[in-house]
Formats: sequence, C-alpha cells, structure tokens
Amino acid sequence: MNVALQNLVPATCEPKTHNHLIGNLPALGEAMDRDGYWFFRDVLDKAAVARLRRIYLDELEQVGAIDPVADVSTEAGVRPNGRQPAIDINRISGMPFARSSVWRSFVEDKPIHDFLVKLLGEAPFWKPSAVYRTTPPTPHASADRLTGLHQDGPSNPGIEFITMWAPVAEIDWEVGGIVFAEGLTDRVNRHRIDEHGSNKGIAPENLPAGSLRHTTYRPGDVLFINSWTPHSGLTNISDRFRLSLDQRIVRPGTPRPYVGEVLSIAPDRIELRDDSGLTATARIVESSYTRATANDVLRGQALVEALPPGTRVIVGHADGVVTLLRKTHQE
Ligand SMILES: O=C(O)CCC(=O)C(=O)O
Repeated sequence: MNVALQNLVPATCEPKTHNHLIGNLPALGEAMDRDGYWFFRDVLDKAAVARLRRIYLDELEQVGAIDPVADVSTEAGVRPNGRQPAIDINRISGMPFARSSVWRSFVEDKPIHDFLVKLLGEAPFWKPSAVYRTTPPTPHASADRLTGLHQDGPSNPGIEFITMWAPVAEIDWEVGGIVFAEGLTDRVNRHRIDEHGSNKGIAPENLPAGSLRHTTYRPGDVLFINSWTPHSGLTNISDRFRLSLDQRIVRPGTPRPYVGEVLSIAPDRIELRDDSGLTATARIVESSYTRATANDVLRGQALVEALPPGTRVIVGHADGVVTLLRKTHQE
C-alpha cells in the first residue's frame, strides 16, 4: 500500500485481555460497561473451533474458491485458488450451510457451551442474527480499510445484548477482522441519521484519537462487544481468507425479546408466536425501529411486505409497544 493511503488507515492499540475476570460476574459486568468489550485469549476449545472451520472450508471448497486442503493445518487460514466463484463469498449467506444452524451446533458444542455458561452465569439467550464471514482478499476496497464504523445498539433499541465475535482461523492486521473503540460505552447514538430515521455509518474522525483496538485474533480467542461500542470490519489486504463468526447474546438479567414467527402484521401492529409457544401482540408506533436485516427503516406497506406471516423475527418490546422489529437471519 502506498504511503498516502497508509495514512488513512486508523492507528490501533492492543486491547486488554479479561481472562482474569472469568468467574467474577460483577467485575465482568463492570468491565463491559467501562471498557466496552471483553477480550479473552485462548479460552474456546480449539477442537470445536476446528470443527467449525472445517464446515467453512467445505463450503469454500464446494463453491470452488479454494483447493481441497486435505490434512494440511488451516489454523493460520487458507488461500483463495484464484478462481471466481459465481456467488458472493464475503458472507456465507448464499452458501448452503448458512441455511442450517451451524452457529447453533458450534455454541452447543459442549466445551463452548460450558465456557459460555461459566462466563455468563447462565445459558445464553440468543438474539439470532448470525454472520459467517469468509472475506476474500480485497486490497482496494476502501482506502481507510474500514468497512463501516457503527454501534449495534441504536439499530436494535429495547434489547440489551452483547455481540460475540470469534475468529475461525488466525486473523492478523493484514487479514483485518475487526477494530473496536475502547471506553466508548455511553448510550449515545453516534450515527448520522437519515431523513427516514435510519442509522448510517459513524465518521471515524468523530472517535477520540487512540481509542481503536485491534490484535492478532487466533482460534480459541473470543471478543464480546458492548452494543454501544463503535466498531468496524477491516478490509482484507492479505493473501488469505478472513474466517470469523459473529452472533448476539441478550445480556443476562435484562428483558428478553420475542423471537418467533409472524402470525399477522399491519403497519401499526404485529402478532407473533414466540418460540416459547406464547402468542403476543405489540403495537408499532413512530419510535419503533422497524426493518428487515439491513438497518434501513421500513414503514407501512413496505414493512408488511418485507415481513409476511411465517417470517422469523426478533421483537424488542416495552409495555406492549415495539421498540425493535427485525428479521432474524441464518438460524
Ligand atoms: O466482522 C466484521 O467485519 C464486523 C462485525 C460487526 O460489525 C458486528 O458483529 O456487529
């Protein structure tokens, strides 16, 4: 990369590690509220991560993006074979496995489940919006390497959650992965808000200098991000795929959203069957953040058409009013 472009790439520092807090729920809660993340080194069972990686690699092999890896170690990642698959392989949403609950089999793999229960003090309640990332090298995609600085909270109001982000193979500075701002946890919506009320990206210059964190993420490491913490993916300027998984957990002790299937929907109300078997109705009002999977707000007929009966949705709610209505994805 030439020097002028290099100057646009934000400077980052190493994050803290929070391994010493595991088992201390109050201290973990304070760290999440203060630092805006937990970063744990080498805590996830590597065999379980390797099983997940195998699924990613099978998919990439199937679409012809990599040559068979056979028994070669893939912890450090895999290289594209130079062929151009017919589908977009940045996220595996178009690939067959995205339609099955691969993330669920990973988090229910016993050592991973046991770690999560120890960490949270209870079994996780998932807010199901999984993203399987298989980013190929895209060296010229963005001069500052940021794919979109954002907070997860403002587009999911009424739900207290943390994002779990795990490398599936090694992700160093060139492979990219994720950058996140330390210490920015105040509940301020830092996005530009467009005329429809949709949250649009955060300008990097609005973050305090020196706040961004990045490290070489290795299989076994896992990052959890506060929903108010600004973060962004980084473009991949390496010669390997970036392989990672992200999913969301409702913060223990906070109200759970409905997660279930739309029974009926109108511009001002939704009725759904929650996965617990309960049927619920909630009113959609001006302040409800209503969307599909992208952050763009949908209203009226556009909303009704985007979420027809049978659609799986997540509904944040308070006093019978929708705070968030959105589609789940990749369950
Ligand atoms: O992995 C990335 O590229 C970004 C992840 C992210 O923005 C998220 O999980 O909310």
